Amino acid sequence: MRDLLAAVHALRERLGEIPQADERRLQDLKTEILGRKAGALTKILGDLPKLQPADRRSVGAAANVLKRDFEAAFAARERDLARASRATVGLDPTMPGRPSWRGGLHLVTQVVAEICDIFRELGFTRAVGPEAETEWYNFGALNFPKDHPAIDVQDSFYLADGLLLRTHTSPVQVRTMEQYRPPIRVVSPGQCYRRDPFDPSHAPVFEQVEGLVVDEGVTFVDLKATLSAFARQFFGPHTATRFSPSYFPFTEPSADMQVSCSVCHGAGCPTCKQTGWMEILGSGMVHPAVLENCRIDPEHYSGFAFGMGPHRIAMVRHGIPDIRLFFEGDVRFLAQFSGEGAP
Ligand code: 2NM
Repeated sequence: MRDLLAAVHALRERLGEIPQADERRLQDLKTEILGRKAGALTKILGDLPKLQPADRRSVGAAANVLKRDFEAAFAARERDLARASRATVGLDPTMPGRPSWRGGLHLVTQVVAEICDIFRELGFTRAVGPEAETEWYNFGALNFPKDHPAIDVQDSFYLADGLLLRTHTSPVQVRTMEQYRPPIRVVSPGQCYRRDPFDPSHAPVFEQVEGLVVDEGVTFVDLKATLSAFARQFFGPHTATRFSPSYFPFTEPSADMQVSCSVCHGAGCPTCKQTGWMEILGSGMVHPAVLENCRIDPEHYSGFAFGMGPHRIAMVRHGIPDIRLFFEGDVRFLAQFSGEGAP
């Protein structure tokens, strides 16, 4: 009985800790003293039945008064803490939240979409096809000679069963010519693969957009007019174009197209290597052998085709010096083109 009374008095001393307690300490104190299992006061109350009835009454009365005092002290401290936290300097709950960064499309994705949109305005539809191709669709149908270096395992990624990762999207054009009769106007965007070193101007995986027009009476004039119109839409109305002779197995004649430098407008800069011109695509009149391979009569129909690399086009447009920047996923680089600002 003496022990329990002493315990009640000792516990009363601890009331003084409550007005100093922070939120965490307050929770701990509540558990220590009033906790349902191991609270010090709870234990005292639990031991009361062991006392003689007279002692039980006096110790019980003291313990119950102490319990009320603790409860009142805890409640008062909780009220004070709540009031203090509402008064925290500068907190204005009516302020709008900070916008979170939502990310955006990769620059190359945007450029591919923009190229396809321009050609859609010119009457082209979009075609896609498999990334794992047969040698026939990737090379044979496209008039590559059997000993062409691109066919070598050194230059292309071969898979099992004579398949390879397509090295361009031309197989999509071949499949389109097989499946549809002229007039044909399609663009084929997609990923391509070559065993190239990963250096400032090459990547082993890259995007390509190719285009194809086949109809009666299609000439090189249609090619020049279509591709020049594209260049002016993409780079701006004052963009000049020029064509120079080139070679591809699947076109004859073939031509590369250059545009006046969109960075320096012809004055000379590192992007155009001081020439004032930047090469942006290859093109040509579809080789009669390719039309024949697709069961289109070259005596009756003719066509032109072209291919461009959206990575290179994005580099040329923005003066980006190294293709590897597109693959590193560094948001400080990418956010410059996402229209969202940096995160
Ligand atoms: C290029 C350049 C020139 C091309 C040719 C064909 C097809 F299938 F019709 F023969 N598709 N794409 C072509 C022509 C691609 O890329 C630089």
